[in-house]
Amino acid sequence: MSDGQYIHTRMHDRVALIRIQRDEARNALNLALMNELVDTLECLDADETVRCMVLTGGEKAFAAGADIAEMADVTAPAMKLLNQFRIWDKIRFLTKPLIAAVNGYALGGGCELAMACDMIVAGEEAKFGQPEVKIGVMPGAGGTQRLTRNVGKARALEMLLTGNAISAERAWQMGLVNRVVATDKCVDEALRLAHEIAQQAPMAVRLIKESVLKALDTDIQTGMDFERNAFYLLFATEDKSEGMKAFLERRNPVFHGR
Ligand code: DAK
Repeated sequence: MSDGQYIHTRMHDRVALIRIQRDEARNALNLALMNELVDTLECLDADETVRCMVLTGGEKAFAAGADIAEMADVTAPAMKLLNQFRIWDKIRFLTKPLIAAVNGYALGGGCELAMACDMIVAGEEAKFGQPEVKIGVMPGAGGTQRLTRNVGKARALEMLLTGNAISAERAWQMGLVNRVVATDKCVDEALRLAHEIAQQAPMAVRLIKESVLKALDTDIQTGMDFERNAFYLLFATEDKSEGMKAFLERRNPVFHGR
């Protein structure tokens, strides 16, 4: 549909497939690329015709991290003034499900980007790692927080303190990824999953995502209260009437997101 310098987007019915293309640098995430990516994600998130998004890279790399060449001479004050986190943080506030289809390397910021997505489908040769410690720094885009929540303290620390990457199979065993498929089936499988989600009632999908994200950063009672209010809200939608009516009439529902 649209091609930027680094980000290419194609619509597959109601699912947007977003591809990072900077093959010559293993899809290293420089500032321009991240700006373009987040702008694209926000546009698609606001587009009513889009129900679900899939983010992928190339066969060799989903993304090999932030661009080391770009960061090498940056001072702490310059980093602070640049406030790159502002861009990364926007991913957390996307309302539509975002599925990462990961082939090849997902390292450093690349692994953090995959974890910022809602689900991960991995190709069997994918590699996940947080190697920042090997270049004298640490993750800065959620690596210590999301990895720990996803796989637990001990496993997270082993990855973070050694900087060693793990295989797709190991990532699956640890609960980091949803499923592992053949490399050449990875994007198709993520699209299949996205199409399944795209058929559901959009408001229900949105509120389920919001409620699950809430579960990660709140106590149980606040989360339960949030869930309950979201549940009540869905009873005011046309899609709730349509969904229940369609069930009773033994037909497929037609949802309009209202
Ligand atoms: N940055 C820049 N260039 C990279 C790169 C990277 N992260 N990864 C690869 N490249 C470039 C290589 O320099 C090489 O360029 P040329 O020499 O051809 O010009 C080209 O991509 C091909 O790389 P290789 O020759 O090394 O390819 P291999 O297949 O042999 O190895 C590899 C692939 C991915 C294993 C290897 O390239 C590698 O180890 N790359 C570095 C991985 C890494 O350390 N990643 C963590 C970077 S630190 C922040 C948010 C996030 C972050 C920081 C701040 N804010 C919001 C402020 C995140 C930090 C990081 O990710």
